[in-house]
Amino acid sequence: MWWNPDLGKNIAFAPLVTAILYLGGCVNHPTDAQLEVWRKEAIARNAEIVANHAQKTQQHEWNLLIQGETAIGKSVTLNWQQLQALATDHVKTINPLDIVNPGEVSDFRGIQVSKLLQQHGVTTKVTEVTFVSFDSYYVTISLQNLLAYPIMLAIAKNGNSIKRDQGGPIYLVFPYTQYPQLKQNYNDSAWAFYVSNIVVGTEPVQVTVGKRKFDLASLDQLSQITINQTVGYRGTWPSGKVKIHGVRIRDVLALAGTQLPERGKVIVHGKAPTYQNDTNAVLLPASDVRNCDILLATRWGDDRKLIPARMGGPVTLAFSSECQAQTSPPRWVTFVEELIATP
Ligand SMILES: Nc1nc2c(c(=O)[nH]1)N[C@H]1C(S)=C(S)[C@@H](COP(=O)(O)O)O[C@H]1N2
Ligand SMILES: [Mo]
Repeated sequence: MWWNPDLGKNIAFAPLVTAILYLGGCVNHPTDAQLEVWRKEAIARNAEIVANHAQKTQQHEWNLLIQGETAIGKSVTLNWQQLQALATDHVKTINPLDIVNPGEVSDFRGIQVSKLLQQHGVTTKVTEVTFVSFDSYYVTISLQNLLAYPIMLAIAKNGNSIKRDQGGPIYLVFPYTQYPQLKQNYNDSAWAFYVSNIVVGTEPVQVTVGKRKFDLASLDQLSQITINQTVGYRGTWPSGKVKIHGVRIRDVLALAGTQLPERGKVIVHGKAPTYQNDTNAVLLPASDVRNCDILLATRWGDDRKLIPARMGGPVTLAFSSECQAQTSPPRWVTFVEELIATP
């Protein structure tokens, strides 16, 4: 078996179920390409779960970052003590992911997202907010719905802190019982576990390489590469081939004046804390970086749209097909923030 049987659960089948729901109940047979995407998703998901178990971040060390197009325009970190003080709202709702007591109504205590947004302010262009989890999972909710419904970042359930295996310490909760219509737009998969970051709108491009920081204009000075590829991101990308545009990692390193050691590696950090963990770090072998196209992608599609936070943007890691064979499993990092060349 290609997944760890102890952790297997129905990891391999979860994407299938989702896909069937999306097809509106009609029975379609997935193509081989689609099955391959789902298989890769399941492998990536398993790696994430293993990493979650390996990383024992204590609840009291847990921070929530609020970033992106807020009125103050810079990242704010709320520590556990601050979160506790803010968590005064209650939502009583069924929890679709509670397999122990299905259908039971729980009393969640937490912070209503609309209140957090009011505190930090959102700029006028913003239409959606993305929640990024420890394991790199992400969920996007329209601003309109966040303001209309008491959607909550819960830190306690029935008076107890939420255990890691139940989505804690911070669990995105939808008031399904009071507003069942929410299920239409936000199904079970929207209940994000272990939320670590809130991204209001989409952040500006900023990639740190050594002592340098690159914005979109500086990346745009490098030669632009387009690949047409089935993507390995989990979530809201189209299935099937997608055009992805960006710049080569090796060109970015050269621009930063960073020497890539002969047998070295390039570490890629995404926003999700899991990427900081040694056991789950994304390491690109120097040979791959040199010999095939691994991109920092900033645009997608025929019309070269900027990649929104809803799709893990503004910067994602993308692999051309030659690299995919070499970097296994390929790790399609979303919300890329930093490249580090190591010996
Ligand atoms: N952080 C995080 N939250 C997540 C997921 C995930 O992989 N990571 N999967 C989502 C999906 S697609 C579903 S269906 C449920 C899966 O819950 P389960 O793993 O308890 O079955 O959690 C949702 N929340
Ligand atoms: Mo799912």
